[in-house]
Amino acid sequence: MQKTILILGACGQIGTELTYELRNKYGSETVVASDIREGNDSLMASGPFELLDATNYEAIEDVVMHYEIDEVYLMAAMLSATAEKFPNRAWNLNMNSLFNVLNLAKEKKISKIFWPSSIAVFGPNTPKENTPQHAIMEPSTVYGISKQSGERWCEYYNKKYGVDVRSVRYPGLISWKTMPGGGTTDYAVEIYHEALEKGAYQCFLGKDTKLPMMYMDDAIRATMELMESPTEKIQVRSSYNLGSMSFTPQEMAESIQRHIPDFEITYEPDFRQTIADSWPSSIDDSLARKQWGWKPSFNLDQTTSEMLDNLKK
Ligand code: AKB
Repeated sequence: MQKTILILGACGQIGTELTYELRNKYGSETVVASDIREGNDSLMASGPFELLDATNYEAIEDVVMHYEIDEVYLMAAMLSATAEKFPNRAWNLNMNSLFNVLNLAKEKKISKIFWPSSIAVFGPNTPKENTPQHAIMEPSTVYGISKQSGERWCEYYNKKYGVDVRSVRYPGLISWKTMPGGGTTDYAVEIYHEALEKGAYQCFLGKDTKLPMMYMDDAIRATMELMESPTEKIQVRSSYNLGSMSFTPQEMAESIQRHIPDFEITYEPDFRQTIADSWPSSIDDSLARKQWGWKPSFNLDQTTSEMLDNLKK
């Protein structure tokens, strides 16, 4: 029987591309997109859409019942930089939305959940290079605290109530279809837009700030492969480390200069530098590779080519 899917936060950076890919794979009518606001024209035209607040349990339950939803992808969240400005709102959105879907699964109204965690679960006391799956965490941002707590709740609901919840710790994500909003890794998308528009970019992180990053196509494929894996392979029910590439703003600028030789970058670090400094530089994702076959395919120069080609169009 065909499964039906609900995406909460479908109009954001990940949600938009996930909606397109899930619709490509399972058919437009079986994937219900939802968000608190409407998305771009092509997303709105691509299949069913509901205006939905992810913190409203009854509203989600109504949609789940109406469409007979099996799986929920919870992509609604407040990201790291914005969350530092609005800690209560961030906690409320990031935690209550998660409890809503976990409780729907506990009550057997849905059968599977995808929930994104982040490299932000790690903190200043975590080993920075090749950060292991299991390490000291101690996140120092509101967003990181919410993601780490979320991971604990996911594992708890799985062990205690048998909820089939799956998760990855996304690194910074680079995409051309939708802009990110409110993250610390957003520079890695803004830089391509400004390279094409102005030939220059002022970066809000310092030139040597190395962070784990991933091209969106890899992130969407990881998400879908994790969700399609047989249950017995998914042994981590908090969240999997997910790696691809790591680079600094300077290395990214050099990659762009191979296409736009006159591109100039300057550095003016702001409050986001402290957040970035508390995160890993690179990630050990060997458990994801071993247990469900994760393998990234885009490196920095391939990402740069894809980004510049598509944004030019
Ligand atoms: C952010 O910068 O807040 C996000 C993340 C790494 O989770 N992109």
